[in-house]
Amino acid sequence: MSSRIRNADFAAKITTAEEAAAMIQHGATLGMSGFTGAGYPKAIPLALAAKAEAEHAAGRPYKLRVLSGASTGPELDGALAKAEAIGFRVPYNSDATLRGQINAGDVDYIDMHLSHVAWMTQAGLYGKVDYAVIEISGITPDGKLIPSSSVGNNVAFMQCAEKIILEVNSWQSASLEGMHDIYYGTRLPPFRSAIPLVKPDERIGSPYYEIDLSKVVAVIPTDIPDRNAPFAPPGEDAQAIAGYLLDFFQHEVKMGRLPAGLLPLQSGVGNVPNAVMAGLCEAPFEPMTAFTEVLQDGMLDMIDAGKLRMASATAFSLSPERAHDLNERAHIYREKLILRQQDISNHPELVRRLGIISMNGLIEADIYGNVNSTNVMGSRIQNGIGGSGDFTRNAFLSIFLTPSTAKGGKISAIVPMAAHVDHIGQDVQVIVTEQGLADLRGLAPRKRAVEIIKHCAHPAYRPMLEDYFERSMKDSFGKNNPHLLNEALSWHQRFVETGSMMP
Ligand code: 0RQ
Repeated sequence: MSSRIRNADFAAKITTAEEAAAMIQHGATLGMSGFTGAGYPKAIPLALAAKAEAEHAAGRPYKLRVLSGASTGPELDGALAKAEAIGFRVPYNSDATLRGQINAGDVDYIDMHLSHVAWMTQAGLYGKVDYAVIEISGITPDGKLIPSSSVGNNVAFMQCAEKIILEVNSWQSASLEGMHDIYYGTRLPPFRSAIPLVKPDERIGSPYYEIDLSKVVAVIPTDIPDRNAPFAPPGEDAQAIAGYLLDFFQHEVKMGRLPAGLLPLQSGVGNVPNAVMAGLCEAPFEPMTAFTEVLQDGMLDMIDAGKLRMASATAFSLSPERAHDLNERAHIYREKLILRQQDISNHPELVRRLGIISMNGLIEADIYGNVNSTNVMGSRIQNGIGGSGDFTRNAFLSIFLTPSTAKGGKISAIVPMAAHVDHIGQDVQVIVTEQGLADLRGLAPRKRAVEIIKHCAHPAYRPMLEDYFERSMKDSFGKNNPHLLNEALSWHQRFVETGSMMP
């Protein structure tokens, strides 16, 4: 028995990834672990991709329906997409090949709130789940499963699946044991009850997954590393955005609307949120907490600096260097980090109760503060809404951070009308770009437009927005959210036709 598989009944099911893949038939629905580049199965998807290629070469169809936590890594979405083996995908993707297939109309993709996936799976809305394919970091002598670097939807997938395949990954730190908090109290209505968590650092469950051994059909030992993208050092724009935001937090503390340690932080992934974390490392706030979805490099830096007292999330999303570092020091971080399933990390009830400060990126915002997080030019999916909706709608303070332009200035991130809306204006309180910060709280739509154009728009686009807004106030059908319907999406149309929003 290996040091990671310490139970004889599970050890008796050890097999190869190829043998496990051989069981999985064309059309199967798989509930796979993984959230960002952490904790996803690696050996089985690679074997499935090889199988798909062989089947296609023999002239037979082979496509799978893939549910996961969020995005995954190159061995899962990347390899399966390259083998044209994904027909249906839920709920978030950031793999470029799969994105291309989705946008070509070749893959059915449901982009949805990450906290909804578990209960929708339990309610049977994706049909029967044939296999849960789950990475874990070990099996205890009494047959409990030690989760790995993400929890995601694993509880729901293992509960709902007919059969379970486990990848036991010894690359993951053995010291992850004890870091997780797996809650078994969720139910479908009408049997739901309050989730008994009132502080971000509370534990309400068990450190282990407990499953029905009879469902397990294969156990595959692996040692393949998680693969997250490296972070670029914060650029000038990101630093400017972080600067405005930190000043704003200090002002809110002074006004008595935020406590000296702020409120539990949620932060999206990417360059800008990482710059905010770097700023918070230097900022004069009392030790903070995080109740978020993913733990990035910046949050571990904040813990090291003594600025973050603890953090709760569903996954790590670390650069390769930081992932290595975590593996070395997981026994230390274990005291300060809690990984939960994503229907708890992102639960609207908890986000509202804890009074989260949410900080996420966007594709574009319109002059009234409606935010598009997902669809470029209204139709081409970038990634998905991810957890941004779970947090934004229910946050105490909801913030969006973005450079004011994209694609070298050819696109304005502030537009007359958003070509797709993920976050309605009512949910969006603050927008920050490298130009400044618009605090939209307590403002009616026309006043919001003035703030957004003045503080967030790029100077190259500001006069065009002012002109549109002024003419709208004169000629719009209604004057509460003034718009010129024949012009509202003309910037997007111009980009599609000419490659630039600039006339
Ligand atoms: O594309 O790489 O081809 O150049 O979008 O943009 O500026 O690198 O910023 O990585 O923070 O992503 C909204 C996509 C921003 C992200 C979004 C293009 C841009 C580039 C990436 P290229 P940047 P970021 C918790 C919260 C939804 C999910 C979420 C996101 C690429 O933040 O997916 O919030 N959010 N989850 O060029 C055309 C525009 C554009 C644009 C950016 N207006 N038009 N392209 N891009 N703005 C995390 C999870 O849920 C896991």
